[in-house]
Amino acid sequence: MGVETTLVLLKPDAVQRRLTGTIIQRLEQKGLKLVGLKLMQITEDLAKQHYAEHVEKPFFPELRDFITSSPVVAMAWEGEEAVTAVRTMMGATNPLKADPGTIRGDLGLNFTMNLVHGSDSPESAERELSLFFSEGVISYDLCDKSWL
Ligand code: IDP
Ligand code: MG
Repeated sequence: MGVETTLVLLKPDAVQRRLTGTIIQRLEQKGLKLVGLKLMQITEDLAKQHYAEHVEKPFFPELRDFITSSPVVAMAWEGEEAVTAVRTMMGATNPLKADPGTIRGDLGLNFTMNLVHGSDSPESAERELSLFFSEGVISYDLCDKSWL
């Protein structure tokens, strides 16, 4: 419970389909706070580290080829129970099963090209954030201006 920071990736399909703004807007409107963001290409090595739990699964080659195929937007989002908040907003892994109102339910059709990644626990968030953002880069303090 309490305030958490979670990793969100806008996968290559979200970037290619020009949906980054739409998805970021949803997260902002929910009340989450953007504290880290970059456009980057995931290497094969990073894909293996990030998806370590899936490396032996039959779908991994397709997942790896997709996630490394073109740039992603990597972001850190902060807020009250941010891990659960983002997972709820993402919807089920398979967009065909994801509820309307969720990002995957509203915007996706394909199991691999399912638009977003969100950490599945605070422990995963800590591990994944450290893979994508160097120590000290996430800008918590810069995101709270008392005059706004
Ligand atoms: P999540 O993204 O909802 O956390 P995970 O089970 O962690 O789902 O799987 C990581 C990614 O691997 C999914 O987002 C999806 O793109 C892909 N994936 C997972 N299971 C399957 C499957 O059974 N077939 C094809 N792709 C899958
Ligand atoms: Mg997962």
